[in-house]
Amino acid sequence: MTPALRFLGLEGQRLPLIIDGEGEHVASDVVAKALSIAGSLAERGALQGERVAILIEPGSLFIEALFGVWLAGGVALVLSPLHPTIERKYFCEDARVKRVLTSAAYESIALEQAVPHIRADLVATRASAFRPLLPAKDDAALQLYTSGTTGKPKGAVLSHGNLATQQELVGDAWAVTQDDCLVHALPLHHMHGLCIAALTALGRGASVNFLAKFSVKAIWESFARGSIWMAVPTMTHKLLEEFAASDASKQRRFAASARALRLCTSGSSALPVSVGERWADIAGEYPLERFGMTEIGVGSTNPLHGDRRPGTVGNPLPGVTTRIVDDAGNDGSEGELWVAGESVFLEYFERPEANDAAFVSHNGLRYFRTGDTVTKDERGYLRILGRTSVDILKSGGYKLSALEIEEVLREHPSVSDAAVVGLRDEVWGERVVAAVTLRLGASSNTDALLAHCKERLAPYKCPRMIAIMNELPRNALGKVMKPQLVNMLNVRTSL
Ligand code: MCA
Ligand code: AMP
Repeated sequence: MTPALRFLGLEGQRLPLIIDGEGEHVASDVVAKALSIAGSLAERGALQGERVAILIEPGSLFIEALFGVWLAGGVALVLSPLHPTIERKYFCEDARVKRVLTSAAYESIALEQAVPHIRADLVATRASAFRPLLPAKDDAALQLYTSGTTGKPKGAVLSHGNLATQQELVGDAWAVTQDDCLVHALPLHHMHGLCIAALTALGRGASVNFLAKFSVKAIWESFARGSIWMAVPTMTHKLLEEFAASDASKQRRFAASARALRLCTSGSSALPVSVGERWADIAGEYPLERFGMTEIGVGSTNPLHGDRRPGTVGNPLPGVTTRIVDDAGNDGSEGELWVAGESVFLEYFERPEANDAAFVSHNGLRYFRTGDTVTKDERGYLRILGRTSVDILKSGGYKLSALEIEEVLREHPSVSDAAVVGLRDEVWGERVVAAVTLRLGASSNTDALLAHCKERLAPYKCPRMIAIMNELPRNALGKVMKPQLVNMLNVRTSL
């Protein structure tokens, strides 16, 4: 059953579905408002796959807009205020967005989009006057932008069937029910916050408590009325820092509410075992670590009950078929993880070359090459060893393309060349660091280069340090040797 159909099944129910800054929203109201937004979008007929952007803060209105787009036959594209206008414009142009659904809070930034906007909160169509369009399994539902090894971010297109499979598999694996309450502080423009967290909960009629922003204090406090918490490792690290800085009575209160949670999950990047153990000391249980990707949702998970193995991401979900493929293209014990199954996305939007590189047919299955190097233990638990490309970084749980950041640096008139790498970092997983060389006679400083990046890239993509160098370390073919550069920059940052 697609997420849209499950959502309509909540019609008429008075259970609290969403908690946000405005209070509690019962399911029947959320569904009615989604229908009203759908009615307004489809005034002149079904959207037939039109991409509609959503630029709305986390909360009830966001969910109403998302389902409103789906019930009108559209494809949702989530924009974030974290992106500078130039990036949001790129997403809208790439996806040929014609309308942006927005809120009172974000209307002023929606105005910068050069695309007509609709205030979702002001839509007045009567819900009962609209007959929802029920999407088919293979219809596109979501276009999520993800950074890759080729230039600009690509739109990964997920179908309603992909999302339905995810809702089912993840909901079952973690036994999510209507009695759950998910504490939600993840960004909604990515797979983790939008699908793995929010849609999994909503698919079971569980309530979602959307926190306005990531605030360690608010999160510790909100555990008292939650049952599930999903985090990236940086969040766990920051929560532990706050815990350590709190007085004894607060610590007792925080620990009691964390222990009352029935499930804490971790994903998006590797959870350092020491961080997981410190969490377990306080919350009573090691976080359930799982592996996921924008293109596939959750691929593997440690068990809800039973042996959670620190440093691993557990077994593939039922229905997810995996191969571990070595450099020679053979199945091996260590190599690239390939994934097939109903949750694997449809395609990268209008990127035939990227699609050719991403998918491989084998024994009648269509495998997606994850770009992650993995190994498997005797009980089939997967362990992520790293990425197959040095140009893909993970910082704070965000996937970043070194090439995209390098391209932006090269656009600066003083820069002749740039190389971006990730330096290991306890809190962020990797810290983005750039090395640049300047054009002959040009002068610039790191502040100017950083300001240039900030105008063009989301804050989490901007380098934390820029080193101006006389030359970049290159091999005989002139290619920048990134491992050497990492060593050189590690020495510089430790000085
Ligand atoms: C911010 N800062 C950083 C970084 N980001 N420093 C180093 N590296 C970074 N990446 C600095 C800021 O400059 C600022 O410094 C300080 O940290 C606080 O910044 P702020 O923006 O307020 O950070 P935050 O709100 O504390 O954000 C941390 C965060 C956020 C909540 C962990 O990064 C986040 O929401 N990450 C989640 C990403 C995510 O959802 N990924 C899922 C992708 P100063 O104080 O000096 O100014 S989907 C996926 O991966 C798959 C599907 C999967 O498996 O889940
Ligand atoms: P994204 O493209 O943002 O969806 O990021 C997907 C990538 O995040 C995967 O290909 C992995 O490299 C990484 N990832 C997700 N979960 C984990 C995990 N539990 N441990 C290590 N890496 C992870």
